[in-house]
Amino acid sequence: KKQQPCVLWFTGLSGAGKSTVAGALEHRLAGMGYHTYLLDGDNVRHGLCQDLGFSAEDRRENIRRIGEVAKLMADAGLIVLSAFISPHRHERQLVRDMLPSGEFLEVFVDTPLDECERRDPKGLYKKARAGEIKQFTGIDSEYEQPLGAEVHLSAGHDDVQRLVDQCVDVLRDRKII
Ligand code: GGZ
Repeated sequence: KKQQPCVLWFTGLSGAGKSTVAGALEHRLAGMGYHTYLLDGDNVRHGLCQDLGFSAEDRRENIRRIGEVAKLMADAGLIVLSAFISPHRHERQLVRDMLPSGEFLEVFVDTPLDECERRDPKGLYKKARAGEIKQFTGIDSEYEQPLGAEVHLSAGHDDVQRLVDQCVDVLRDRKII
């Protein structure tokens, strides 16, 4: 099936739903016959980036490597979905600038901090509040919200399939699919 390569760059807090929405979108696109690849913490932070932690410098290098890999995969013709906090505007801009114009679509998974903290699926916020994890995004490490994201998902309450619909609409509008 005909598709334009692109990188869907999901950004948002821990627990915002980035991997969940990106995974559900990938499943939807695959079911429609498109070729995709999902990059997320499970397949990247345990491999390509296993030497990196969560200092500002390591996060910058994490995002740089993921950007380069996403670019290679887009060169191969795929619709790439990446799901990392990517807390800094500057680094997201660097990845945007690596790609031909129109191939980088920023997806802001906008879930308020209090809702992420309420979900706390891995108990990490609790640990961060207790000082057991340092430099935790949203607690003692900054998250810079996107200003011009191509897709803005209000992910604090909407159900996942509705958010996937919203992404699919944007992909159609932009003639990616
Ligand atoms: C933020 C952390 C931290 C700190 C461990 N800050 O909810 P999760 O568990 O599965 O997702 C978070 C993940 C963030 O990794 P990324 O590669 O997406 O981050 S970045 O883009 O900033 O490089 C969380 C876990 O790793 N985690 N320590 N200090 N998240």
